[in-house]
Amino acid sequence: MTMAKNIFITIFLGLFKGPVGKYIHVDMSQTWSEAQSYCQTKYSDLAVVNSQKDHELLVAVKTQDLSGWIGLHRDDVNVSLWKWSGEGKMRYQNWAKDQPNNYEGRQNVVRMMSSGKWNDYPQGYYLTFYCYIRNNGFGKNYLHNHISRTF
Ligand SMILES: [Ca+2]
Repeated sequence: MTMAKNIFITIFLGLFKGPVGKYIHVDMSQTWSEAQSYCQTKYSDLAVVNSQKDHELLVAVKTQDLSGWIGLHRDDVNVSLWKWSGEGKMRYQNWAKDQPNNYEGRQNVVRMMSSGKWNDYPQGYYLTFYCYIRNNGFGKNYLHNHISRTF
């Protein structure tokens, strides 16, 4: 493939901002790390939220008490940097008032509160959690294959 085609595809995919996937609430109390392993085994990963649209899809999977782990965590080295499990840097945020506060310096992962707002939290608490199935049906893979064939 020529460089021009690669550049075109990169730009095109950069403009594609669809939902990241389908969300699932798992009604089982686990630590953040246990929840992460569970989601990676059964689905794609702990829930990733990259946009307001993603947030709306996520909160739609439950009718009340939205409390649960999502996939956001602090970087191991730079603790002021937030990352998604299995994905990149935080692009969308939905923190509760006065959060993240890193209370006692031990809050390295993120709990969505019953209101749907985020709070940094200690990873050892047992909470239910949200997984997601990465959107490959009409996401990057679909477009990449489709564009490749077009050329
Ligand atoms: Ca906090």
